[in-house]
Amino acid sequence: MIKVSAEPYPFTFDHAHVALLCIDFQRDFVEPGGFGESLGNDVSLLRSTIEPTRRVLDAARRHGWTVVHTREGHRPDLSDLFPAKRDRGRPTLRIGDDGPMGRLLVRGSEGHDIVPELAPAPGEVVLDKPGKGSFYATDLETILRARGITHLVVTGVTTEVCVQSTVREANDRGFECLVLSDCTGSYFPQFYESALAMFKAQGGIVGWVGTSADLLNALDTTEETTS
Ligand code: TIU
Repeated sequence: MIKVSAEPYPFTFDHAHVALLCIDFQRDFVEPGGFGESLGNDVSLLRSTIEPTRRVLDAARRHGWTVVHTREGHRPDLSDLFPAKRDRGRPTLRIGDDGPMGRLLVRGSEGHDIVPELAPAPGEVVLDKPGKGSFYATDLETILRARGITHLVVTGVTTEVCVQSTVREANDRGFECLVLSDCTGSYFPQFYESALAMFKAQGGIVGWVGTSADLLNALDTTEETTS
């Protein structure tokens, strides 16, 4: 068993039953000219999440974990896009409109791609989702259950939107979630802090919060003591 120092208390799991979730590390959220910026956000606030997530991804690959990359986006004909989502916020550019990285949040466009640093490797699960939560209208639960996954290490953007929705969905389905604080980011520092505080409050009502260093230390320590 791996025991990671975390809040509100250590998170334990084994390699066979854990998956790494990389939520929506898409150019549309992290790079200028994408959907995130079209909503009026400073996307540079998310860049610091990439390096630590890269280290965690490397470790997950070394240990043979299931790795799941999610992408928020829509079919090119927008048949899976509710008007409520398209029109909310009355942005100047809407989902499906042409931007500098192609059509905003549309599958197949440049902006919809995962940033190159965190690009999926062959054999990893890439899951397209039309909503904020990764379980809504996807086969994620089936994929995880088929592999006997019970524990999720969660990274991604943004903390209080797609990450929070996903962790809450996962928690209600009985998955144990560790969110890595330096591997998630928000356009709103106060929402980032609040979302992480909410996860771990009340004895971990939604899950655990730790850091990439906590996780990597635990993996290194376990490797040393078992080799
Ligand atoms: N706007 C915002 O903060 N996030 C999203 O729209 N999607 C995700 O969080 N991926």
